[in-house]
Amino acid sequence: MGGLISYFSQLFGTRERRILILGLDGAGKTTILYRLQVGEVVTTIPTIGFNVETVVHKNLKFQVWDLGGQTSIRPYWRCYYSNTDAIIYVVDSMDRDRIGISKSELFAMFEEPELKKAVLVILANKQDIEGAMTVAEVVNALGLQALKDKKYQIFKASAIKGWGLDESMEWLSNALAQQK
Ligand SMILES: Nc1nc2c(ncn2[C@@H]2O[C@H](COP(=O)(O)OP(=O)(O)OP(=O)(O)O)[C@@H](O)[C@H]2O)c(=O)[nH]1
Ligand SMILES: [Mg+2]
Repeated sequence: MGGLISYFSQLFGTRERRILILGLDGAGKTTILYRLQVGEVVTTIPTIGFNVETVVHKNLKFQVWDLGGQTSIRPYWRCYYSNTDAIIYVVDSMDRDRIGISKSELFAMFEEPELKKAVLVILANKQDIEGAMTVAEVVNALGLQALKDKKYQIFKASAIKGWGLDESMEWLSNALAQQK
């Protein structure tokens, strides 16, 4: 009986899922983490190292790691890849100059065998700013059409306004439930 209960609880998601929030510096990762956790906009400073918090969405518990995105810190992302269930990849939709770098980092990530099975959510963040790239522009600039074998979804988001976060967590929860 106990075995059965634990089987079902795993199936329906009481196992804590490991999620990494990645993306270039200034994309809004830390703002998103705390918006997800406490539902508020916090004042951030650039992350050197990481923040880790437990986020509960419906009956799913996520251990969410937010890593610093500065150029010198990005090589350390790979130290966190093992056992990762999902990646939330945050893009600053105002940062046209560096969208190419963001694309390279995204594709480099999925070269890593440890992340082959990880589900991918892309947040086109900062949509509250006038002149931000649209989701279609971000899809093109990141070359997402090339991500053929990957389970992913992109959302229009604003960490400041709270746009897109519920929808993306909902999609992620469903995607992870199916993955088991
Ligand atoms: N207008 C607007 N500003 C945002 C949004 N999300 C984050 N910001 C701002 O962008 C700046 C950087 O946000 P952070 O969350 O610290 O960025 P980060 O990705 O954690 O950066 P690193 O820790 O350096 O990797 C802060 O001033 C945030 O308030 C958004 O959706 N809209
Ligand atoms: Mg940060």
